[in-house]
Amino acid sequence: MATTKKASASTADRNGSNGAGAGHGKAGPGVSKLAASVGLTDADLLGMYRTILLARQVDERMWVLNRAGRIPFVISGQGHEGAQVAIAWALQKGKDWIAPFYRSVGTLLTFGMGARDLMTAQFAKSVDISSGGRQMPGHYGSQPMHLVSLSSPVATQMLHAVGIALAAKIRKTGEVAMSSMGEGSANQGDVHEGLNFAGIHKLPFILVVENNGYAISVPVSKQLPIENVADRAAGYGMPGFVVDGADVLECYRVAKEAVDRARRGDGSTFIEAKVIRLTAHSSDDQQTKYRTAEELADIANKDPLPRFRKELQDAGVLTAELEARIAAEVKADVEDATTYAEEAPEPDPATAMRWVFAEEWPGETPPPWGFTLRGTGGH
Ligand SMILES: Cc1ncc(C[n+]2csc(CCOP(=O)(O)OP(=O)(O)O)c2C)c(N)n1
Ligand SMILES: [Mg+2]
Repeated sequence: MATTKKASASTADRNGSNGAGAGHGKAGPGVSKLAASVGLTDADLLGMYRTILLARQVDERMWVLNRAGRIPFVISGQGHEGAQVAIAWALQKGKDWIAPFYRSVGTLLTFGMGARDLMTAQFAKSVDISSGGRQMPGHYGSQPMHLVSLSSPVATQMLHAVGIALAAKIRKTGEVAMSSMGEGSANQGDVHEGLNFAGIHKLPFILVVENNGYAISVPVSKQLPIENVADRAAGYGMPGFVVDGADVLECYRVAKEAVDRARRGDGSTFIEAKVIRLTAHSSDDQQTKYRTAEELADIANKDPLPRFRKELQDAGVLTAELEARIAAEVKADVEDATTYAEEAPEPDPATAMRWVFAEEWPGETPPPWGFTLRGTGGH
């Protein structure tokens, strides 16, 4: 059942620019009633399920590798994947842009990364597509996939995404930019500046706040004086929606509406997905120090993965045979990524300075730091 609440009445609503639906397709071969209800096909629903499962299992594998001392640091998407995959599904791969955050495993997998791409970054190997093993673990990014390299200072990605949305509007490319972050990060000044700017200029921008109730160990009651971060949308003249992050198709529906609104030129949307954080903040903290056993038992009941699985089973989309096949594929994918990453060569220390400064300069005046880097690895 849809539980989405309209967070706030905004100028955009009053102007009547809100309200595109996700589109209701017709049920038929390859399109169940459930898929038709959100304008998708059964192949889409199965693709979403597979991606959520892969996000969960690759993440779980990272924890095992961390505890075995093989990778240094994990920051997890577990519990967020349903919302992440569903929301990114509404954007167009290779056209739109996403500036995600460190928990965005599901977002990255939906937008073109594979398990190998995540795992080689965790192992900091030379073949890591994000940075060739130079970045901190979890700092994924890919220019060809339009995934803006993420970084740990929280909320900085907001301004990058708003800037991309501004460029898209000026160039009339029809691209949409989305940024995601946690509810704690949403209190940073960058977010106010970005939303205000996006609201004024009606930019094709979507902010997704994945509210998991904690900023490390700080509960949401000590982060926000209001119940919903998205209630702030009204102050920026854009619609805001609060959606149950375990309701995958509702997340998709709301995101699709936001993408359609942005593409039509009707401006930005603020989406808050209430999610759960199934793990500690990272592999470096112990959540039992600040979360009770009852709370941890309770959140397991709000896990998006079994809920979506059951929804697809009940709709006849996920048969027992398909479920077994997808499970086997995902398991093989995680095994392959682990072995591939472990066996991949380490980065060559002689190239440590590569990609720190530009190696080729398109203009006529070279930059002051000179060009002695190529092939030598040093200044
Ligand atoms: C600018 C900045 N301040 C503080 C930190 C330290 N820090 C890292 S994660 C985090 C909590 C973020 O919480 P939230 O935005 O709710 O995201 P979550 O980790 O819960 O998904 C903090 C304070 C940081 N990385 N960057
Ligand atoms: Mg949080």
